[in-house]
Amino acid sequence: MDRPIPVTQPLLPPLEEFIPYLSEIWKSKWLTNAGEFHQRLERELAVYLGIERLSLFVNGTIALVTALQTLRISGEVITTPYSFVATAHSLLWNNICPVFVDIDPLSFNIDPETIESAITPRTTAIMPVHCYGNPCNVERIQIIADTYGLRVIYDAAHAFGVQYKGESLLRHGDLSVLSFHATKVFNTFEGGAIVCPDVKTKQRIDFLKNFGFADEITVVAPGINGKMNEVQAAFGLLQLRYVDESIRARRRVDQNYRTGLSGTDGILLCEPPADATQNYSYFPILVNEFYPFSRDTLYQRLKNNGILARRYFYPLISDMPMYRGLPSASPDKLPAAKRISQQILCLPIYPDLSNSDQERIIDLIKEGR
Ligand code: T4K
Repeated sequence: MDRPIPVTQPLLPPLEEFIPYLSEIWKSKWLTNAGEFHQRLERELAVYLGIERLSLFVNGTIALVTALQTLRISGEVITTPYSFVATAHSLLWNNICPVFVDIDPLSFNIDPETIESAITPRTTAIMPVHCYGNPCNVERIQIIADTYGLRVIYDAAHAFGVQYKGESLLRHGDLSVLSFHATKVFNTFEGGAIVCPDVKTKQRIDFLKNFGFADEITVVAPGINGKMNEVQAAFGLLQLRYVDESIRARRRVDQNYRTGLSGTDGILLCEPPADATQNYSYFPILVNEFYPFSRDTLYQRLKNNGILARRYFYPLISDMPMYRGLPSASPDKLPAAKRISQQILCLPIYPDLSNSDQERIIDLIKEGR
C-alpha cells in the first residue's frame, strides 16, 4: 500500500528559504527570551490577523493556562465538552472546575441558550471554542457575560485568520487563544498566542509567560515559562508568507469534497458559517443512521485503505476519567454533544492532498451507500 494519507500535514516552506533565518540566529546567538524574530512575528501576525496585539507562546495549551491566570479566573468556568482535551485541562491546571454545557449541533459550538442555567455564584468566566474555525455566537455570549459579570476567554485554536462580519473573530471576548501546532493552518512547529485587547493586559501576559519577571530582579506573579523561542518565531515569519496560498489550496480540497460527497445518503456535510470566512483547517462530516455502516465502521474501512480520518472530537471531554464524575458531565445533559461525537469524522485536508487521493477517499465513502 502507498504511504497512508494523514488527516493533516504541516505547511513547510522550502527548506533553503529557512536557512538564512537560522544563520541570523547563529550569528546573533540570541535563541529565546523575546528576541528579534519573536518581536517581529508579534508585529507581523497582529497586522496579518487584523488585531492590535498578541503575545506569542510556546504552545496553545500553556497560552490557555496563562490566559486564565491573566484574568485571575477561579471557581467555575462554563465550557464545552466538544473540544480537544486541552480546553478543559487548562481549567484543571488552574484549579478551576469546568462546567460543561451542550453544543449547537449545527455549529458544534457552545449553545448560548444553555449557559444561563449553568451559572452559579462560583462562576467567573465562559470558555467557548470556535470549533473547526466556526465562529461562536459571540454577540449572545457577550450579552450573557455582561449581564452576569463574567469574563470570556475564547479557545480560538482553530480560528487562525477567520474574519467574522468583516473583522477578525479574535477581537471578541476578553482574550482569545491561538494554537500554532504542527497540525494547524499556520504553524511554528509548536506554538500559540494570546490575543490581548490593551497594552496593560499584554504586559501582564508577557510577565506571566516569563516566570513573572517585570525586570531583572522584580517578580510580580508566579509565572510560568511559556516563551516562544527564536527558531519557532523565525519559522512563523517564513510561514506567514505562504499561509494565504496554503489556505487557498485547502479551499480547493474543501470544494472537491463538497462536490464529490453531496447527496450521499447518510453523510452530512457541514454548512459553511454565515457572515464568516473560513480557513479550511478541518473537513468534518457527520455519518448518520441513513449510512449503511456506523461512523466507526467507516473510520476503520478508511483506515484499512490507508486513509487516516480522525474522530475529532470523540470521546467527549466530559466522558474522560478526570471529568466524568462532575455533575455537568452527565451524558443526558449533553445530548447534542453526545450525538455529534458519535457521528463526527474529520476527513484529510491539507494543501498537498492530491486530487487522485481525494477521489479515492470520496469513492470509498460513496461505496458504502
Ligand atoms: N484547543 C483546541 C480546540 C485544540 O484543538 C488544541 C490542539 C489546543 C487547544 C491545544 O493547542 P496546542 O497546545 O496543541 O498548541 C492534534 C494536535 O496535537 C493538537 O494540537 C490539536 N489541537 C488536536 C486537534 O490535534 P493529535 O493527537 O490528533 O495529533 P497527531 O499527532 O495524531 O497528529 C495528527 C496527524 O497530523 C498525524 O496523523 C499526521 C499529521 N502530523 C502531525 C504532526 C504532529 C504531521 O504530519 N506532522 C506532525 O508533526 O492532536
